[in-house]
Amino acid sequence: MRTTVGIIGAGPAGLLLARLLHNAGIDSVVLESRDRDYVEHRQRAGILEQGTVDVLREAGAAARMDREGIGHDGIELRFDRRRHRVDFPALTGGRSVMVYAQTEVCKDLIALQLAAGGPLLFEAEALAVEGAETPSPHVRFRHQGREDVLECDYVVGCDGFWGVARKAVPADVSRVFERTYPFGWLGILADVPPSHDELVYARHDRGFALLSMRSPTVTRAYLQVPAGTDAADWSDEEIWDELDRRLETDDAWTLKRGPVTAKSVTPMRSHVHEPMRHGRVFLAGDAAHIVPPTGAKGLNLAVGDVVTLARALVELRDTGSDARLEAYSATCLRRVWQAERFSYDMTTMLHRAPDATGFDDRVQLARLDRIATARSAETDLAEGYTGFPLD
Ligand code: RFL
Ligand code: PHB
Repeated sequence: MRTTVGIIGAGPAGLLLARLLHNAGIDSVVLESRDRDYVEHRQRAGILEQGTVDVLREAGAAARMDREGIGHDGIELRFDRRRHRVDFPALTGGRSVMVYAQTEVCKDLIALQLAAGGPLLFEAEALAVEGAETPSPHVRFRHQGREDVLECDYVVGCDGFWGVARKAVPADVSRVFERTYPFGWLGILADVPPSHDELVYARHDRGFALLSMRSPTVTRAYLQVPAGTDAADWSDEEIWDELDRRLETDDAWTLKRGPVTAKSVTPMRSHVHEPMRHGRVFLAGDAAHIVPPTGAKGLNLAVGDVVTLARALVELRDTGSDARLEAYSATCLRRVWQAERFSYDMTTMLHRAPDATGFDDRVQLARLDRIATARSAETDLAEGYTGFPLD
C-alpha cells in the first residue's frame, strides 16, 4: 500500500489532518488500532476553543457542531464559598468557547472521511515506523490478522500518548520534559440537566471539583481524587455528596442529582517530547505532548499541530518551499509550552496537593482573589482559556 501521508491514529489529530489534506487534494491513509465504536465513544474532552471552532468550520466539518454545540461566554470560579464569573468576550475582544464533546467531533470527522472514500482502516495497528531519514518512510502494521506495509512520503504519528510513532525519533535526539501529579480526576456522566449554565471550576480544602456538561440534559462532572484511585471505590451517592461539598456557596445555588451513566478515573500529567519531527516523521497531538485537563487544552493543541502541518505540506506542494515544514516543530512547541504553562497554572491554583500546607492554601486563595479583583490577572486567564492564536 502506498500514500503521500501515512497517518497513525484516528483521534481528533489524525482525523482532522486527513480531512484538511483531503480538502487540499493531498492523499492520506489513516491507520487506527481500535474499532470504530470504541473510537466514537471514548469519553474525553468537552471544550473547543474559538480557533478550533473556526478550523472545523473552514474544514467543512461543523454542520452538527453548529446545530448542537453550546456556545459559552465564560466560566465560573468558586472558592471560599464565593462565586466569580470570568467574562471571556469582554476580556478578550470577543472570543469565546464551545461545549461540543470530542466524541462528537470524532464521529463527524469519521463520517466525512468515510463518505469521501478516504482510506481509514480500523483495527489496523501500527507496529513500527521505519525509514524516517529516507525519502520513503513506511509504517509496518497489522490489519485483520495480516501484517502489511504502508509506504509514504511522510508519516504523521497521531497515535496518542501510548503510540509507537515517537520511537521513530532516536533517543539521542529526543528530550522529554515531564511532571506527574499526585492526584487524578474521577469523572462522571449523569442523566440530569447541568446545575449551572456555564462550567464551574471549584477550589476547596477537600480538593478540586469541576461541573461541566455534554448537552442540556447531560451533566459531566469531575472530582480530584488521589492518584491510583479506583472509580469503583466511589458509590454514586458518595460522588454527589462530595460534589455538593466542594461546590458549596453562600447563596441558594443547588446541585441537581441524577442517574450516573459512566464513571472513570484519569491520571494527570504534563509531558512534552522534543523535537516533534525527525526526518519525514512528524508527531502531532498527544503523541508529542500531554497537559493536565484543567485548562481544557489537549484536543485544541492537537488541532493546532495538524493545522500547522497541513499548511506546511500544502505550501511545499504549491511553492516547493519547505520552510514551514522545517519550522513545524519549533512553531508547535512555542504554542505547546504556552498551553503547558497555562494548564500547570490552572492545575496548581485549583487542586490541593496531599502535602499542601496552610501557606499553600493561602497562596491559592490569593491567586484566585487576584483574578477576581484585577482585570490584568483575569484577562490572562480569559486569553489562555479561549486559546492562543494558530499560526
Ligand atoms: P488520541 O485521542 O489519544 O488519539 C490517538 C489515537 O491513536 C490510536 N493509536 C493507534 N493507532 C494505530 N496504531 C497504533 N500503534 C496506535 N496507538 C494508538 C488510539 O487508539 C487513538 O484512537 O490523541 P489525539 O488525536 O492527539 O487527541 C488528543 C485528545 O484526545 C486529548 O488531548 C484530549 O482528550 C485531552 N482532554 C481535553 N482536551 C481539550 O482540549 N479540552 C478538554 O476539555 C479536555 N478534557 C481531556 C479532557 C482528556 C481527558 N482524558 C481522559 C485524558 C478530559 C479528560 C478526562
Ligand atoms: C469536560 O467537559 O470534559 C471538560 C471541561 C473542561 C475541562 C476538562 C474537561 O477543563
